Formats: sequence, structure tokens, C-alpha cells
Amino acid sequence: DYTPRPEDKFSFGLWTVGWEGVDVFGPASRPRLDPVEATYKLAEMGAAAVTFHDDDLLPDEDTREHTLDRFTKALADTGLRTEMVTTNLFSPPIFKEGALTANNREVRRYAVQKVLRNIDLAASLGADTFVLWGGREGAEHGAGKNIRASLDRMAEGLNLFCDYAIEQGYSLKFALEPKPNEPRGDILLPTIGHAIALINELDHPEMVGVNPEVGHEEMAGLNFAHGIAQAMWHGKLFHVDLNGQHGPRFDQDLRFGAGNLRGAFWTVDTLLGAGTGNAYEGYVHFDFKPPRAESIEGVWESARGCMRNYLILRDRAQAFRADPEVQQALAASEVGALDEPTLAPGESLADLRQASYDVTTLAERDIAMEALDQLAMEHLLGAR
Ligand code: GLT
Ligand code: MN
Ligand code: MN
Ligand code: MN
Repeated sequence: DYTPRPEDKFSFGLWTVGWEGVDVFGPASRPRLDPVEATYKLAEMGAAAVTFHDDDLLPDEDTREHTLDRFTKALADTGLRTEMVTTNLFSPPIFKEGALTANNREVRRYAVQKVLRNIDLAASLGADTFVLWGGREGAEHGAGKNIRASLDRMAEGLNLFCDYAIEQGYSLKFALEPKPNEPRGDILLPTIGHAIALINELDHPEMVGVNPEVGHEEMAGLNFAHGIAQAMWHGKLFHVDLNGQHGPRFDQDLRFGAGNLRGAFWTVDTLLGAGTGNAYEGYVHFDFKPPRAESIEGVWESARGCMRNYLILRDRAQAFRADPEVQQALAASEVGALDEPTLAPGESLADLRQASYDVTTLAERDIAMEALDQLAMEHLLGAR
């Protein structure tokens, strides 16, 4: 039974089901979806939370208070939470050349103002996480952007936000979302690794983590499961954007499970702790775009597919980890032996240097990983 339930902690960006299909080659193919109606519908489908950009929910000042009232009523009626809030620093034309890292200082100050107002909103709704995706922080030209100065300004902005949250007594944490390109030719903080390196230079690194997206890492040709495993190792996986992508091409934002299916299997396995017990405890957040050719029925089918694919893959990954043959295969591949430090406690480098190693036998050993991987494949394909 792959019915989504609130305890599965599924969460959806209101901009995902709300995408009207506007792309670079054509206008909207679907009518506007009222975000409050979408909230009710997602609750009915088994989601536990929603997330949004300031402008998704509250596009204008005149209707702001009224929409907020309707939205908070929808949350109260359904039991859904707002677990994450983010700011649109990429659509308004003022951000055409960047927001927090625009060359123009007035633009940067306006961007900070927009974020601060939205931090207040996030805190008032009880959100845990505040995401920052720097879609327009980047360049198409060489000399037009001083990258070192951009990093200074990015760090400055993040330091200001952390200080503000501390000052206000908010318990919010921040999460940076990397992406290599699109809409800018090259985006600042293109991968998980770049983002974590910047975080370690901040005034309050403990308040800032990452929100990696499957498709964004795969656009860069990277292994998403490895990326989030490293983020978890650093204690930085504050949030996640699950979706699907077919290798390095434009950002497809397919429903989770579509695209790189094997990658999705290892992603779920990694979130579950890859057999180690160190699981990701946060919301399972989907950031996809129901294909432009679908009508509203297809939009909900796409959202349902994200959740069902996650549940099916969770079931498959758990069956893989519980299979006694897999346990044997893991042992045959010496997977557990990697937990052991290379130098034993109390040993010295001299001990290591004095020992002799059977180079020929070691070179000839069987790593047995094809057998292990075939077991994973058969679990994934439902053949075991
Ligand atoms: C935008 C982007 C996403 C980000 C969102 C957060 S907005 O749709 O493509 O990957 O997660 O700003
Ligand atoms: Mn400070
Ligand atoms: Mn995303
Ligand atoms: Mn994307």
C-alpha cells in the first residue's frame, strides 16, 4: 500500500503544482491555481506540509492580509504546516543582474529588505527552514562580475540574515540551494561542495546548511546520493529538493523517480541512512514541474507520483538492506571494513611502515561489487 500519509512528512512547494507552464518558448498553458486551494488539495492527497516563495502566495500588497488569513485557515483546517519559506530573488526584473550579489548596491539593499520581510513571515508561520536559491546570482560574461566580490556580498547578506534571526529570537535555520546554471549562464555556488565551503566562512556557520536539488547536481554531472551523503557528513543537510532529471541538459524538474531511476533509489537509500541508522530527519520536499502539456488532472497525478515513487523506492531500499543475501554480499565486498581506521588506536606510522603487504594477492582479490549491485538492481526492479 503506497498511500501517502502525514507521517511520511511529504512537503510541496506551492510553486510546483502552481506552475502555469510559462517557459522561454511560450506563455501559460494552464490557468492560475489558487495557492490556498492547492494547500487543501495537497492535504487531501496525504502531504504534511507546504512551502512557498513570498510572491507565490502573496503576489500583491492589496490582497496580502486577506490571502494570509485564508492560508492560515487552510493550515488550521487541514493540519498542514509551513515547514519552509523562501524568497523570490529571481523573477522581478530588478533582479535581472543578481539580487544579493548584483553589481548595483541599491538592488542589493532592496534584496536584503525583501528577504528580511519574508524572514518575519517565515517566523510568524513557525517555519523551520529558510531557503535561499540564488538563481540570478551569476554571470554570462567574464569581466562583468568580480567573483571574489560576489562571494563577499553573498557572505555579507547571509551574515546579516543570521544576525537578524538571532536578534529577533527566531529559531530559523538557513539553507542554500546550489545550481550550476539556468537562468544565468553560470550561477554562483554551483554545487553542494561550493555552498558548504562558503558556509564555513560565515559568522554563524551552524545556522546555515544546504537544500540540494536532485536535478541541479545531475545537471553538473554529479552523483546526488554522494552529494547529500557528504552534506550529511558535515551536518549540513538541512532540507532537500527531490525531483527527476535525465543527465546534463536543461533543468527538467521531472517528478521524483522519473529520469535517473537508479539515482533515485540510492538517494532514498542515503536519506534512510544507507543501512547505518544515520537518517535524514527532515521533510521529504518535492520541487518538480508538472510537464507543460498536462492539464490540471496531470498536475495532481504528477504530485501523487512524486509521493508514490518515494514510498515505493523506500520500500525497495528497505527490502534491499534487510535481505540476508545482501548482508553477505556487503561483507564479501568488505563494505563494513571501511569503518575501521587505517591506523589502529595506539599504533604508530612506524608500525604501518614496518609491516609487509601481500601486494600480489591484494591486487588479485575479488571485490564482488557486481554481485552486490545486481542484488540492488533486482530489488529496485521488483524481481526479489
Ligand atoms: C525555482 C527553482 C527551484 C528553487 C526554488 C526556490 S524556485 O523554482 O527552480 O529549484 O528550489 O527558490
Ligand atoms: Mn553575529
Ligand atoms: Mn529547488
Ligand atoms: Mn530545478
